[in-house]
Amino acid sequence: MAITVSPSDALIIVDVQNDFLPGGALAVPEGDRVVEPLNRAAALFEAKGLAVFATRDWHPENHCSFKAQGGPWPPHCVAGTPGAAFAPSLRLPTSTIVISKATTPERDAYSGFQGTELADLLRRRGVKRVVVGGLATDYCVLNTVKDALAHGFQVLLLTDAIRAVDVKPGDGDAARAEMERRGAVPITVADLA
Ligand code: VGL
Ligand code: ZN
Repeated sequence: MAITVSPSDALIIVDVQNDFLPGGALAVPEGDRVVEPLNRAAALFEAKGLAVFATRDWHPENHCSFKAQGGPWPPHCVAGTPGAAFAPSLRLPTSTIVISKATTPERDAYSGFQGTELADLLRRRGVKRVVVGGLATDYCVLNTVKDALAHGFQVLLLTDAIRAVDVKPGDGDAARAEMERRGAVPITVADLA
């Protein structure tokens, strides 16, 4: 299925940060596998002069999602640390717009839209459809896709460029089913032209 991308499309790369890759503080199994397909998608968008957004988890040291504060996760993606940096193998176009989220101690934000300017920035550019991939399928990809649909954007989900934490086995599959039930269209990077 060839899908030609145009200026009404934007690519959203979700949280491809060192702490979510193998060896990181909150490693997503096979998280590194999203990098190569996302590099291909980013290169296509860059070649066509289309918008690329990269979200990042950007927590304070005492973030509420960390176990020491009663949250579910080990400390991860503390702003400015190597773990919070984008994967060095991820080739982001120089024009990439970076969206930092979950930056205050008291609130978590799994969605790139939550507490950020992302929706406004997309609308201002005339974007109608977003192409989404990254980490993790069952948390930040799921919530970013749900919010994109709630804001009225069409969503193409890059199924070869997402991986799940799978705290419970099947969480990733359930997240994917939920995204599709809400209207996200599953594609692979090879479908993009
Ligand atoms: C994420 C767990 C905690 C994600 C962020 O990016 O999916 N998951 N913080
Ligand atoms: Zn987090």
